[in-house]
This record gives sequence, structure tokens and C-alpha cells, in this order.
Amino acid sequence: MTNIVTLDEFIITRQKDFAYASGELSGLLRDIGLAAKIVSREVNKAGLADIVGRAKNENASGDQVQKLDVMADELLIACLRNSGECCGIASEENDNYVPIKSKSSTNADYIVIFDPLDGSSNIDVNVSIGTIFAIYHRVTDRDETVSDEDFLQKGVEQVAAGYVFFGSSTMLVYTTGRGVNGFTLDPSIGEFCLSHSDITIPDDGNIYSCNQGGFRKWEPAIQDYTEECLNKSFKMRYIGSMVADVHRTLIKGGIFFYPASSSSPNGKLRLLYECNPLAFIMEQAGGKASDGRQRILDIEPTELHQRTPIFIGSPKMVERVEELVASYELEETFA
Ligand code: P6P
Repeated sequence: MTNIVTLDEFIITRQKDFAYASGELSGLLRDIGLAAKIVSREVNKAGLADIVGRAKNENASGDQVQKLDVMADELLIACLRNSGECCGIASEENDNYVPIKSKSSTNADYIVIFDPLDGSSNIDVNVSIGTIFAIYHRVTDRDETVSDEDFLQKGVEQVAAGYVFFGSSTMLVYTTGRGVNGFTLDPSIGEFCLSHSDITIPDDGNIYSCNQGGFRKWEPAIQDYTEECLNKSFKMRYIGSMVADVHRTLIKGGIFFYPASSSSPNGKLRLLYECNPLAFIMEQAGGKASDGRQRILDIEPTELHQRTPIFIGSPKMVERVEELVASYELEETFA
């Protein structure tokens, strides 16, 4: 008898923790796990097929879309459509949300928001990429078609969130609000196996992760924070793929940040399908996620593809950023 705990077994076991659980959420998580295995297969062979390289179109954010993005997006939508548990999706690759109107999903209670393949600009150079997802209860009546308000919910309303990390191995990390657990794909048996139980981030750290090339365009408080990291001889680690940088931060401690700048006043990263799900996971692991002034999960969304500055990681490091931002605001108030 092995002591392997597969993702499916774990989800079913944990479902018993939720008195109200009717199995719908468990089914949805298992379907996302299935999609992740298929995307993993395609990502891992991308270098061999002609799938690598640029698709013709661009996504809502104006990013050049890679073919793997399109494949991952279509695959996730297909899996979610077949699950019968999802009544609508929103994705980086679709300008607007997509109602799911299959017969089995008519009474579905969940909507899913995802970035099918984040960091896709790294595909051609074989650097880690990831899928990020957030799950919410719908807020409109089940007999109606989904609408904006089902998707423009605050991050605190998430029922579950996770990411699939296509790195040296493929990992699925998720939370349903009771801690964070990580599963590593064993291709020999085609199963995600529990490998990181109850992930907890160190309270403080000495790794900072940012695209320091933007330094001159950042507000003074963030320039001061970066210089503090330099003066303390912190390690600087930056992969340029949010899932990879946040995953390392979650496991080793530290801080990842993508601030606002004079050229991008709202930062670069998207609230609904990058920052909110990763913030939920980080908080569940004992970390913090802020835009420098407020908790990411408290931000009131106004549009599907809106961006936000983000500082995410060890609580003491995120709190230091917020202190510096507040001190500058105090100075401006009394200037
Ligand atoms: P920059 C990838 O394109 C992405 O959306 C995130 O995964 C990553 O953190 C960020 O952009 C990298 O941006 O400006 O450093 O290339």
C-alpha cells in the first residue's frame, strides 16, 4: 500500500470538511485538474510541435497571443463546459465573459475566472509558465444568464483559487479557504500527488523579486523600499513569469512586486485572474497581498481586465512597503 494521496482523493476527503458541500466544487476542482494534465502534456512537448510561436491575434490586454495560450484557453473552457458545475467563465484570452449554457450546467452555481497560460512570452525560451484560476459562487439567479456582477466580485468572495505551475515539474497548488496544498504531477501514473501539505510562507524573508528596470518610473516610496533591499544585500530573483515568482516566494519567503509606474499608473498585472487568486492563496499561507495602500482582496473590481499594482509575500516585507507608502502620503498631507 503506498502513502500517495492523489488530488482526487484529497478533494473528496476534504469535501467532508464542508458540511454544505454537495460535491459541485469538488467536481469543478477535479475538472480543472484534468485540464491541467492535458495542458501540461502540450506545454511539455511544445518545443517539438509547431505549436510554439505566435498566434495571429492579440488578447484583450493587447498582448501578442501565443498558440499555447489559445490551446490552454480552449481546453479549459471545454473541460469547464463538460463539468456541468460552471455557468460562466472569464479569461485573459476573451474580451468579455462567456456564459456556459450546456444542458448540464443550467443550474450550476459557480463561475471561473482564469489566465490560461500566464507568462506566455517565456514559452519560446522554455522558461516556466502557469495557469491561474479563481472560483466564485454566481450572485445572479440560477435561472438567468450570468452577467457582469457575477464576475466583478471582490477577491474576498472567492470560494477557491489555485495555479498550475509548468516548471521543472508540473504542480497544482490550491486553496478552498482552509490552507494551501500543493500536488506534483507524476506523469508515470498521470496523477497529481500531494507533495506540499499545508504550505506556510515564512513571516519575513531576504529575497525581493521585481523588474528593477522600471525603477526610475516608480513612486519614491517604492524606490526607497528597493534601495532598502539593496542596502541589506537581499537576493534579487526575477523570472518574469508571475506564477513562478510567486510560487518561489510562497515556498522560500520574500516579496514579489509589480508596482505602478509613470507609464503604467495601474501597474501591469490583472486583478481578477492574476492578483486576486494568488492573493487568496498567499493569505491562506499566512502571507499578505496589497496594492501598497489596501488589501488586494478588498479591491472593488470595475472591469474584467483591470490592472493593479501588487506587493505579495512575507507579511513583514509587505507591511514595510505599506509603511513607506503611508509615510510619503503623510508628508504630502502636511506639505
Ligand atoms: P515584465 C508575463 O507576461 C506577466 O504577465 C507576468 O507573468 C509577469 O510577472 C509579468 O508579466 C512580467 O512583466 O514587464 O517584467 O516583462
